[in-house]
Amino acid sequence: MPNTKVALWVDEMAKLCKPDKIYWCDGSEEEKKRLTQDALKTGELHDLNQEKLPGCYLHRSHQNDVARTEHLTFICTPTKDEAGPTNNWMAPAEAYDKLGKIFDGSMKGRTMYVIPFLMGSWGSPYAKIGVELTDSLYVVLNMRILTRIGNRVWDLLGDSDRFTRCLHARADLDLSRRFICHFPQDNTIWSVGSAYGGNVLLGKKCLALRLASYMGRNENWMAEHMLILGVEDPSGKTTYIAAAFPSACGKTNLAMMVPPPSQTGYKIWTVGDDIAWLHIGKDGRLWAVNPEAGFFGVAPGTNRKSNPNAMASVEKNAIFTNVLKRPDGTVWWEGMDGEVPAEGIDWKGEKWTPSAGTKGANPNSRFTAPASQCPSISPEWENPEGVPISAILFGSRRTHLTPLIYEAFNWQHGTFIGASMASETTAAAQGAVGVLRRDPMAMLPFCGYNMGDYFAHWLKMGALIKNPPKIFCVNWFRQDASGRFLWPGFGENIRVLRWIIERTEGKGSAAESPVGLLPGKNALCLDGLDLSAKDLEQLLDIKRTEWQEEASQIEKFFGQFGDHLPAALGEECRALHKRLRE
Ligand code: OXD
Ligand code: MN
Repeated sequence: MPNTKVALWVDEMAKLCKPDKIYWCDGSEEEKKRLTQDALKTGELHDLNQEKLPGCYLHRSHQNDVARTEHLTFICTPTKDEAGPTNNWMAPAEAYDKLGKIFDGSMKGRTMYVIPFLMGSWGSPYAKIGVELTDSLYVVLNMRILTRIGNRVWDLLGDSDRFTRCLHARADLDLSRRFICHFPQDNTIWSVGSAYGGNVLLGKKCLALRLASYMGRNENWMAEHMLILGVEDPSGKTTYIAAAFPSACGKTNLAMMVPPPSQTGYKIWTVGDDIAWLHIGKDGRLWAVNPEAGFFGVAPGTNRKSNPNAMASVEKNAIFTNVLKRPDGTVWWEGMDGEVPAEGIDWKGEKWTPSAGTKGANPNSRFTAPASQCPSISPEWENPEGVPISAILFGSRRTHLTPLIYEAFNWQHGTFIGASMASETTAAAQGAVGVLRRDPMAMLPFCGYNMGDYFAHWLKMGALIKNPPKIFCVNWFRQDASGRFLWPGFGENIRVLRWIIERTEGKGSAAESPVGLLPGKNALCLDGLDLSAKDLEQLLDIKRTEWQEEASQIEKFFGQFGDHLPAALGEECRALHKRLRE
């Protein structure tokens, strides 16, 4: 039973949104069946071939609502300074007032669903409770997959008011009346005018990253945009790695990677593919939990070669968003295995043929699937304490400059590498694709407070962790002058992970460079790989003049944080300049 604090808040929000009905989700299987039928009737879901894809459904979003809208996402702290220069800011009173007017009466004729949910596994001391109110069945059915929902959450909450208050209404999907507002001090999120995943599945980016990063800062833990994986070696030993990459840069593929046959005895275990909550364990190491229960993965490019485990995860009980529907009621997206279908219904709901000259699936089309269905899911993925992390990776999409792999000299240098990360933009957020932007720790769109203070928090955590993980930077996307990718990527990335693990064990040779430690001669296992010596040289090449320009750009980027920038990062930047000159 929900406590009186929940009941009072739901009552207050219902008075604002004025739904015809309020429905309290219990999380049961019977409820899932009933709400799925309701969604089929309202058109929020479309049926698929239930023999070939049991329990799977298709959703088509509005055409103006297919990606996160970062320019409409706000951090509403009492002062602008607390939100920092990289976040949009709105004063809390102004935001409540502005959005309140849009929420007012927005659910007339509709049902308000009350979803009690848990981020983190049952029984985990690190799990956090949220309650989302929404008028979207798509949200309810996705939240069922991505989080743990149901009456058990009320029992966990007891009579406490420590829950995140999440309010969502589709309203009229008008871009000029779309806002995603976060109130860290009130543990509250208000999202209106969108029905796209990252904007409305409020447990994910909004709670588990933006609000959680703020909580972590106050409570000495970290909420990061990181996958978590375990690498089992031929002796049966598993080493855990957390890795931050910007949206749509292959986190899901890396988290579920299948090593090639030449790498006998190595196996990847998936713990999480998008978000990690990191705490200091009793042993002085950093431990990671995945707060989510499912995957919200990018569909295009996913196939049996690039990610067989993701393909197996979506064979049943999945929701597909904005993909193409084939005549036989199965789904397709660009880059899927097999023949391109001769015809289908595209993501806009229109008849499509390959000659249409348009994409059948939206470039940011998605699948939502339960993590438990992933063949590589780790036996530890729901361990309430998490898994101990030996290495942290920062990765980005850079066609030039950044080598395939290098190691930070120490935690402070690693923090600098993360803070200065830049990547070419993707379709996961609205806006131009392929433009280089600084995306510190892949958290630029997800940090719930001033990023300068966030860097300071990283440095503070480094001092608190007795046995900190080693930090590395990877780039699978480097190209030669003709635009050819130099590294095969996907399963072959295990070769890079093997060197990383050796380094965490005090083994594996390394050679110093101005930017960090590169693999020593023959340190990367390249047996059975068709990679020329010239390609390898280019993959690990440090071009001093380009790096000098990079260091100046970083300095400029850091400048915007003013006195919020920790002095140590300024020092790291100067040290990089100096090493490049030597
Ligand atoms: C995501 C994103 O959906 O980062 O995970 O955009
Ligand atoms: Mn993400």
